Amino acid sequence: MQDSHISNHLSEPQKQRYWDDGYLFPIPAISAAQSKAWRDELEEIERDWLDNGLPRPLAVYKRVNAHVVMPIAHDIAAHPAILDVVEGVLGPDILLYSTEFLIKEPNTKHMVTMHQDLAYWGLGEIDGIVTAWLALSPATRQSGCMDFVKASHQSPIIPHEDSFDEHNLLSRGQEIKVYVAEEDKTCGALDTGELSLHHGLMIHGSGPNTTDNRRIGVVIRYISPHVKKPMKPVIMAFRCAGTVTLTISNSAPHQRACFIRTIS
Ligand SMILES: O=C(O)CCC(=O)C(=O)O
Repeated sequence: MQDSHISNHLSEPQKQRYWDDGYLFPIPAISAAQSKAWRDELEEIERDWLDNGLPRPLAVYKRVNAHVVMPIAHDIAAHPAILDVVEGVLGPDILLYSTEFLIKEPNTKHMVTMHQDLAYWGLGEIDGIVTAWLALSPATRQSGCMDFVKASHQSPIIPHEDSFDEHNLLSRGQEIKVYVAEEDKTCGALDTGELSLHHGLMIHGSGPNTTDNRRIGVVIRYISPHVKKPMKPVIMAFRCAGTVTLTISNSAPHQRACFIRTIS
């Protein structure tokens, strides 16, 4: 389901702020009605898919390539109001790399340690990837919104270590091996229907949800067709907008990403 779409392109000053700071927020993108409809649909899936014989638990699909399994995730990631925003960073040719629902239940200790996404994606230090984080419920300091370290995307990949903390929402509890002072964190609070963007080298994380409401984030990673992947395995990405030449190569030392399906 898509609501009416008014062009949502970033202004030149907004683009400049993204490249200067490494993040941009809040960006109003999705209407209250559409956000509620998506939240309702997600929560219906959470109720109805629990027991329907999926090969793996629903929680896995919510976190790993949700857009391949859950039509709602695809609908959100391909929504023109979000793609307009992403175009301001990547240009008109946009591939969808991954989608996940990152949910913190009320009054839980789940958090995300400070990290750089590109530290463990095997894509090198690139500009051609951007994360759009859509709030389907208020993301506040109290509910565990993201914290960003302004301009940290200008550093290279910094060493990380795995903490395997049971409360960490990252698979291995990846954490940057530098201390980040509280005063260096910018609180990326978002209202329902608002987006933030962040660069793949941005140092970011988030605290626990101490409120009585769910914190529901849809984390969508978009990639430019120009991105090359320096090592195996090949990645898969789906065309969302613009033109993409299909290039599949498993053997070249600097292979292009492997693009397998057209979304629109
Ligand atoms: O949702 C969160 O709290 C963290 C999300 C995150 O780490 C990311 O989008 O890369």
